[in-house]
Amino acid sequence: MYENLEEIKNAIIGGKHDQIEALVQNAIDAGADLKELINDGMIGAMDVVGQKYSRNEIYVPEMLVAAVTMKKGIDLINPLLKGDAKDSRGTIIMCTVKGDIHDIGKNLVIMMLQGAGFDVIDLGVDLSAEKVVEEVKKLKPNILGLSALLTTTMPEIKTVIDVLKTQGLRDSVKVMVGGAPVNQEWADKVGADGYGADAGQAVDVARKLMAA
Ligand code: B1M
Repeated sequence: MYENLEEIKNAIIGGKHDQIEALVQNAIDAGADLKELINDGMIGAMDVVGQKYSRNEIYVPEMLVAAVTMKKGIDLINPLLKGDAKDSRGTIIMCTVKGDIHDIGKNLVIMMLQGAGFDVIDLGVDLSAEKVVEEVKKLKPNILGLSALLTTTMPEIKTVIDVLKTQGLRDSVKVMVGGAPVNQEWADKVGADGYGADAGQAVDVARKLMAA
């Protein structure tokens, strides 16, 4: 384990956005395992932030500063994870569903998919089902990736799948879903083709969907 991992974690929890880049750069220079930095350091930090928020120890502004701090760190790691695969493994469009602006997890999934050789088009956050389906029609991706972080926005995933069906497009694209409140059982229930619990699993699922 990288010896200063706790320092990185604490910087994110404490929203030390002016210190994070130096800390992450030091870790990169020291040859730290990038996946460990992301999973144990950064995602671990966001879990603590979420717990503190649930206990009313911090509020939305602190949560936001922690997210900005994490993004600065991730932006340094991102270019290092990009693969050099010349042939695309397929095209994926990704977004966070309507009513939901959480994008850290989606962006991590995108990084990992790009690293694995997929062409990924990021539609952003808070996308209505109609807009998503319009983009599917236009861009004809192999896979549509939908992320939802709130229990209140999870049903939007089903709405997108329903609109795909009513427009006769359901068979033209595989649908992969994820986000903290989503699970395999729920993904099966709404008729998604694949579910990834984390960014690494999302890559495995995308590979399987392309082979199916
Ligand atoms: Co929000 N928030 N938030 N938040 N936030 C949560 C999700 C919450 C669990 C915190 C808590 O209460 N403990 C809670 C949701 C409760 C619930 O629904 N049950 C919550 C709440 C309530 C809210 C607000 C409603 C707060 C308010 O305003 N009162 C509000 C909603 C805004 C909105 O979206 N409309 C809100 C706002 C925010 C901020 C803007 C301040 C900020 C987001 C900034 C941003 O994303 N740019 C924020 C943050 C940072 C969090 C927590 C702390 C961290 C989220 C995160 O980035 N995690 C979060 C608590 C938590 O999750 N621990 C919380 C790290 C990230 C890497 O993990 O996103 O799960 P995750 O992604 C993973 C996997 O899920 C998976 O892979 C990723 C990487 O491994 N995955 C996929 C994700 N998408 C995938 C797609 C796939 C496959 C896998 O295929 C397509």
